[in-house]
Amino acid sequence: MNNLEKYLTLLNGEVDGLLLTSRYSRFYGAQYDIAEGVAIVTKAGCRYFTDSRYIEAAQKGIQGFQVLETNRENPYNDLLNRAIADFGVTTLGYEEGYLSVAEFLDYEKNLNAKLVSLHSKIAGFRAVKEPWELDRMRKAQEITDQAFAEVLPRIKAGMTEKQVQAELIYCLYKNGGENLSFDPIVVSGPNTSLPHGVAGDRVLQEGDFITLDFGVLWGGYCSDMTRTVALGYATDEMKKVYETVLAAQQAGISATKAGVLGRDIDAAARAVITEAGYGAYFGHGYGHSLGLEVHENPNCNPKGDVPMKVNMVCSAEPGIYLPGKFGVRIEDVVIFTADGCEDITKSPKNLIIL
Ligand SMILES: [Mn+2]
Repeated sequence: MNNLEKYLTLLNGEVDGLLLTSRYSRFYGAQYDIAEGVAIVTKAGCRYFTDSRYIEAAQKGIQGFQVLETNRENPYNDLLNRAIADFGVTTLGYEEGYLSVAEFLDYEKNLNAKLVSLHSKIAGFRAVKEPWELDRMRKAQEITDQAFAEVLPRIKAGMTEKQVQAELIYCLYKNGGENLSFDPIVVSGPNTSLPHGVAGDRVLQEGDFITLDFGVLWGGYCSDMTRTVALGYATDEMKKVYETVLAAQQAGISATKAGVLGRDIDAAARAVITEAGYGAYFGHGYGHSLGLEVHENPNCNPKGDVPMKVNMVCSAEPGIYLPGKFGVRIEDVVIFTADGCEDITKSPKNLIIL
């Protein structure tokens, strides 16, 4: 079943059309990325609307939809209402998770169909990846691993976090990244206790931990990885915390296979950190799904009550963060298989001392 056919399975009585407004669902349904547009999916036909900036690319690249141009004479709502009339639509499932209140109110007032919130079902198809999607994620991760290898020799005492961030971004693009999955996190020394700290003007010095959390898009799909490295030397406490995080990640990965609940994978990793006495310093969840977005559902965190399925993708990223001292996070991305998982992050995980 292609992605558009998956969407069509939602048209079974509750709604007879889908209003695709987010870039993600339009990308997913059309298997082609257009920055701005709106699409409508019905059993009687599918139409994709975009403006003059994108129309040529859209008409060449989009499959399964009739592609029409919006302009001053043909605003989106008119085009949508024409499709609603042509295809006999009475109820439209929409993505409440991606619309602003203003956008929703505009659709609600102007479209000639009843709107039904359907975000989780529309987005839900993305959780289990097709083989071609997994290939793109492996490629995105390969670029990310290569960038990590290339940025390490560039990191020197005396540089600022921002300068390291700039080098990292350069390496990500140079190796084929099409975009950044998110602003890379580069934190050093005591800033490494901030799980999502922002790169700043702090100057790197010997004895620092440096945490790098970064990823790229390739073919529209995200990678995401984190490594913590030491500069010059690491104290015994730093080594102990590092080895604890690594053991926790390995415990999580060992517990990872289809059929397991996300919370049980989180618990396997968390137990290692708790046993070492650092349970209070691992605040976030063990992992999140990713794909077109860097954070997707389902999660492998203490609330994760969904049995994970073959070809779901999840990050494996335990951490320990000691306020005012330092923190460590190690993150890989794994693909669920029937009897385990494939770790697509290939960078080394032993403590690297630069
Ligand atoms: Mn992550």
